[in-house]
Amino acid sequence: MDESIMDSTTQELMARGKGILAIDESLPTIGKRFASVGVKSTKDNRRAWRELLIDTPESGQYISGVILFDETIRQQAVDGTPFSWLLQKLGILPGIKVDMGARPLAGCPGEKVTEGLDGLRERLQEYHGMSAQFAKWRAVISIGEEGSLPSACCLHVNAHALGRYAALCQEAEIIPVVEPEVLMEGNHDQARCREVTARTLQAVFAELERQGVALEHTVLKTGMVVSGKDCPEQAAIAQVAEQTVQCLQECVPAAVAGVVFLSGGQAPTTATAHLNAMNAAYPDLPWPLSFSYGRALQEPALQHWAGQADRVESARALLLHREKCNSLACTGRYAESLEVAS
Ligand code: 5MM
Repeated sequence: MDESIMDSTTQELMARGKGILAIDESLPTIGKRFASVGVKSTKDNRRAWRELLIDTPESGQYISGVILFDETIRQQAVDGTPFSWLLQKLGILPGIKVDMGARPLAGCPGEKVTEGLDGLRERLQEYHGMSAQFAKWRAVISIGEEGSLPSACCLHVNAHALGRYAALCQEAEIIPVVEPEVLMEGNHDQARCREVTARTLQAVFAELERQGVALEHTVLKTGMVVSGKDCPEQAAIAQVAEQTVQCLQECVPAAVAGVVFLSGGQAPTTATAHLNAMNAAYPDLPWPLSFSYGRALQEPALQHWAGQADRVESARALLLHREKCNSLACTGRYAESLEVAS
């Protein structure tokens, strides 16, 4: 492993005031997103939508990296420029989703394990050759009712796979983004989310340590400590900020290069407000706190675009606005009044 390359890529990815745009939806997920705005999920439509997201020149001020799906890293803009080259031209690091999705976990009803380790070493080499400088692997953890889930087995197998993935990435000089997502679905309260998030993070970091993963070249992508979507009492913004930061302080080693949040189904402005509250109230944490949102960055632009070619530029402006707001939230300088001006 060339330490200096890994150092500079990590620093670039976690540059202050910048975050990651996640556009690595697998075919079933992009199908759902497109269906919500009446667009058919064809290869051409996916290419057109992703060109809109990638070829937004001012994005480089706010975005350090973009996570691509396998199909997208092999595609080109209309002028023939490969998407990964286009990103580099804009000063943005190309990244790649390398997991093959979460599948039902045998023996653990209602739980999933993420697959994709077979052949991963070879795939990482291929992606490296296509300019990918960081990667992402997402594990999915569900919170069950009455303390039933997650099982110890589910946490263990997913943490183990994240460790294997991260070690293989570093061997290939690719920065691993390690994403154990605790789902927001359910009626659990915020305290239960904190408990499950803590157990998940502890299992993941124990496994990364066991497998010799260099934490200074690792980025954690995690959910915030929020109330379940169907919980009648929703935690306030300041409470989400406080509980999330305390949970991270308890479970995330200081050596980790950075923490980026997923949005998990939060409304775009709420995801921004939460990130802002954390950075405003806790400016001196051992790691930068930033974003790696999918839906919370894309949604307004997707709703507006809805497949119409004459709306590409106005949709780009909406994307850029969310990128800018979240960039400000990385240093606690976001204000709700910015939304009115959009
Ligand atoms: C962009 O969506 C990513 C890929 O999801 P699938 O494998 O389910 O298709 C996803 O991993 C995403 O990066 C994270 O969930 C964060 O996105 P959100 O929308 O939660 O911010």
